[in-house]
Amino acid sequence: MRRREFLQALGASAASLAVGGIGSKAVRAAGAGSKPNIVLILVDDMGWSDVVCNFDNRYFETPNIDRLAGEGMRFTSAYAACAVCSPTRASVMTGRYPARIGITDWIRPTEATVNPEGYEGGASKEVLCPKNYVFLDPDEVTIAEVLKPAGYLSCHVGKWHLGGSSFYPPVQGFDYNIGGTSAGQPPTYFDPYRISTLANRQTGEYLTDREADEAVGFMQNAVDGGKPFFLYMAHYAVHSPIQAKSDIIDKYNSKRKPADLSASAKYAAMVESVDDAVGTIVGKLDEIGIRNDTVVIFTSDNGGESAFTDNAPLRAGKGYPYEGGIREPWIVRWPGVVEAGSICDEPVITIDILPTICEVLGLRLPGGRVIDGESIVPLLKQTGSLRRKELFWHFPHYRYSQELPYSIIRRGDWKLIKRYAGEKKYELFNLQDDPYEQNDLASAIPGKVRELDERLGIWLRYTNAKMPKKNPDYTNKAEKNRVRVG
Ligand SMILES: [Ca+2]
Repeated sequence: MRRREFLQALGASAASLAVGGIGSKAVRAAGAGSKPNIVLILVDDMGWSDVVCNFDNRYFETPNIDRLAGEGMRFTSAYAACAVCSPTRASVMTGRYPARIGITDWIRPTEATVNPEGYEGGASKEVLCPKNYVFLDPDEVTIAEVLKPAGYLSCHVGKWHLGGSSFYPPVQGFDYNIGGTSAGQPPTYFDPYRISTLANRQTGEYLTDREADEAVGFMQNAVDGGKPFFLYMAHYAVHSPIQAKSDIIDKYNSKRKPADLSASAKYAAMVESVDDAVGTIVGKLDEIGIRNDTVVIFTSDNGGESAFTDNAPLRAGKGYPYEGGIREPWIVRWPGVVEAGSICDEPVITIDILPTICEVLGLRLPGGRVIDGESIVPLLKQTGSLRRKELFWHFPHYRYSQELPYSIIRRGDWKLIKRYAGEKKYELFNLQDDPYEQNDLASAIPGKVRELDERLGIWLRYTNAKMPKKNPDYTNKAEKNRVRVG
């Protein structure tokens, strides 16, 4: 495996370098600036069906996000690299799969400075689970670190969730950190915020508005200073606590809600505030005249939390291996390069963001490591498709009483979910025929299960993924018969 891994890694980086070179020429030929600004908006817990341009639930309103889609390319099969927060955030920053980084579950707030090894679990668990890493290793190379030598000013606004105070954004190349801490959610959405990296300003101010205000202030300063910039706008919303501005809640309370929609007026109001923030940030690009010199990427870190929103028609939500847990809104606006109103059905995933930014800027990928993602510039320019044939996910943990440890492979239209505990090990779906995963074909097509499981096994070894293992002390046989919610 070691030699094969080495060859694969070599192949990947050689190919990436070639693509980077071609990309930089192509960018200039397309007339874009050689150093376009990058605005990356990562909403927290926003599901694929939370935005109207993906799915109109006849209740939510997202006019600014919809307009952004109309001015750029909307991806219909875009994925987060994990169904929960921190692993996806690590993948966004590094272009690497969470399994390779060692962050495969959300990080519980801690000031620990050593990543734990070994296993955890008790007699009630059928398998012991590898301990999750608790911070993004400073040796990982982030987008901000890639951009720094090119003269970029980088700012993180909002939720970080990649480790304690020794591992905040400035350790990973960001010039500014406004609001990022070890926490996965704010204590409150209203000033006074009680966020150590965000000064209180005006009692009652709403956090999403404040984030947008900080973002436009940063962009103005960067432009005034003559610097290209990278804005990582990582909204705390629409994660719990579900708190919104009262006037917007009132609006949704007085609006007719479809009987089959489970989302609340408060949640709809949180979504609208995020949409307002998108309008503020995109509007600022127009105001300071940098719209055509700025690439805007919009996505989220995992599916909608089913307790608060309705991921229908997709199956299940945050934390689950079904599409509702991992399929995301994804929009890229790049004036002069991306055709306005275009739609792309090819699967893309959050590990692609770093390689894409590298190609847009004509920069080399971080050296000395495998970058799992692939630049989606050929899709953006509609000049070709991606080389990779498969996507993978690895969640070797129990998620409360909801879900068992699992991995996923998607190859073409086929999707295999493999669980490491419970009696049913495999679920097989054809996403072309069955996008809502209602028809499990695992027992009908065992050959396809074997084929995909073998590919998954190769990838797990290639990434050196930490695996669950049999628990010799397991006593609670009831768990085997547990009914899953998803
Ligand atoms: Ca999240």
